[in-house]
Amino acid sequence: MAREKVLVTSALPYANGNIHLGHLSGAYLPADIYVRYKRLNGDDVVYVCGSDEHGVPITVTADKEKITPKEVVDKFHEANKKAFQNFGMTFDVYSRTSIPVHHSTAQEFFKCFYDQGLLVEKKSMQFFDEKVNKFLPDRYVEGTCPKCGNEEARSDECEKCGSLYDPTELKNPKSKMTGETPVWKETSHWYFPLGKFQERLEKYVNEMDANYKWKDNVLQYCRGWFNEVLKDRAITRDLDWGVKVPLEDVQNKVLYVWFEAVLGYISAAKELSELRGEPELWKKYWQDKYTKYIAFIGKDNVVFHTIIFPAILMAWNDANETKYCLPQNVPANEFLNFEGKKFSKSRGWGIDVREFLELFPADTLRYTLGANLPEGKDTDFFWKEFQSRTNGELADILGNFVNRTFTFAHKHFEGKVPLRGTLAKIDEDILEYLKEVPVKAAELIERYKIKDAIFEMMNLARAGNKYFNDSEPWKSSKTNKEQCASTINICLNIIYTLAEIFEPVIPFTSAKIFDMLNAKPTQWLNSGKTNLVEGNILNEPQILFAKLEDKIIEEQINKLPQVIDLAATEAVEEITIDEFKRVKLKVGKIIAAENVKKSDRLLKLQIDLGTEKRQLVAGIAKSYNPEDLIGKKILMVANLKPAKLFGIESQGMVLALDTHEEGKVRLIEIDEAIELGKTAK
Ligand code: B3M
Ligand code: ZN
Repeated sequence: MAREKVLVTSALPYANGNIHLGHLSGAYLPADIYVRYKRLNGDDVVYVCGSDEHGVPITVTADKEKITPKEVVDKFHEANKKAFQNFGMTFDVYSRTSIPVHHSTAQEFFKCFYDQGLLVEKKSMQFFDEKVNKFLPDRYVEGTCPKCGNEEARSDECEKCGSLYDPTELKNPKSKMTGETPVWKETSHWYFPLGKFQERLEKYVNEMDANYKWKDNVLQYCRGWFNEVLKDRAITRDLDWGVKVPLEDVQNKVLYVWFEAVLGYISAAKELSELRGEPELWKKYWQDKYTKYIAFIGKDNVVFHTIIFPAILMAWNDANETKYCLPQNVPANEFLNFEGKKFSKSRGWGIDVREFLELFPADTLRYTLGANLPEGKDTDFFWKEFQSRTNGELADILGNFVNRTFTFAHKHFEGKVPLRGTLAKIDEDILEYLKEVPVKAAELIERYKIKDAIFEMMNLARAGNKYFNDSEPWKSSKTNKEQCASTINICLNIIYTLAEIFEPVIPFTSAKIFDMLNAKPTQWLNSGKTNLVEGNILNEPQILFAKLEDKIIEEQINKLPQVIDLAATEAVEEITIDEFKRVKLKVGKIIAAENVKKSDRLLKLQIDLGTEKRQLVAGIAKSYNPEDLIGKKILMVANLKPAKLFGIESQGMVLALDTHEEGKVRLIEIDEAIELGKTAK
């Protein structure tokens, strides 16, 4: 097969928080597996990513933490870069949008559109917070979604139902800076006329799908968009943090973060060129019509990559000699949830990559996430599943096969690859299967069915174990040494192929296996063949995967907060009245409260129920000071099985409601006149 020139990008994560497992499953792990596979395949690949450092998400974090936006992005850029590295991501460059070459690139696009007269300048009314004398863009305003009634909708976008609307349609708006109801004030902005590109965009999506088969979920999002008339989109904002609008008489305006962030893929490639000392390198990928450009993202970013970014590139290409390539495929993933709920940093729900890798090896995480990627629908990370995949698959199947084969070769064949003699049917069969697996896995990866590819890989290890068992080398070593040698030779060649095809998924383990085999990786195309040199001296086997004990996993599960998340229970199945009656809700009074050491979320509470006292650990430290709680009458679940949190026993649970403020809850307070110990009916 001819070598392909491949440009791969993963969504640029905002540098305002740590990367968590959900991010990895969405846009990073699948891309890295794809890229590693392509490289093994001999394709010419460039893989770029970097931090998205502008926009309201960054300034909101800065305001919250009372530091500057620059301090926010500096901190998280470095932290995320490191976390990705430890996870084994192989970006060719991990760039950032605050670098000069990005600012100039984004400004160049804006100027090009402006000079052509493509942009429409419009005066509009914008939310304005009179208390702080500032315009309030995007996420600084929250209200009720005009389409679905979600009360935490953003000013122009609802995360719950996915609709985009004009901020004037938002109901009951509130400023996130001050909580005040904002006023409307006139401002002027430049708009990108998306509608002008509608027909071409539809044609582009249809053509790409026809030639390269786009994922159904992605097509659905696109078609949803095309069902409506695409409107002009404002590409400037009244903010001071970001890429300045490159017009002389304009101050205090920056380019809209989504307009410039997608161009970050281009500036990242430019930075790579600089780093490699090859100024033309980026053009070789970005400006070659034969480039296969694949953009990996999560489902919340689809419109920006299948409609807005392509439109920006089309507009550039219309006006310039140099032409950029458009995404050939956008294999967006759905979301990964954590133990049944959405990841939420403020609620302490989930785990970030840095924390995870302090406790467990990267490959166990890569494998677990990879085997359960949200390719077609949302999936979950469960600690128990992590344990069973690590123990039952990585250790018991792959690790065991490698270990028993090596141990046998060292014991019976002086630690060398034994000679293969005449083959029996069982040998022929497994060799045939061995050849098929890399071909099948490659086909699946090319179609972004990475989860299925991983399943095929582990099946090869399964088949290896079965072949070992059925061949009974421990018997043939006494009765037929030649046959025994063939068996072990074949097992070692299976291991060689496993090391090759598993490299994109569990690269650290693959490297260990190559080291044990004392052999080098070959190209994908050669894997599945029996390449090991007979007589080759093997190294000592190492244990590839340590088993995870129940204790370690339970510790992680017990760390999770135990606050009732009423929002998450909205859609659960119905229960009978009898089932509900089993829950004993009682009125209690908080008589003591203190912070739990080493936790910024938990408080230890002493509750008086009238006839008895209880100790609770509640995840409300972000919402209440301990001293303000004393004397409050609350409602608690009195018959919840006791649990330990941070080593402290919790004998029940207080009831609290979600508030509009991220991460904050409000206790359900009970009227002073109600007696302690009363049960709810
Ligand atoms: N930073 C949104 C996100 O992290 C945004 C992606 C930009 S891709 C150019 O989900
Ligand atoms: Zn909605």
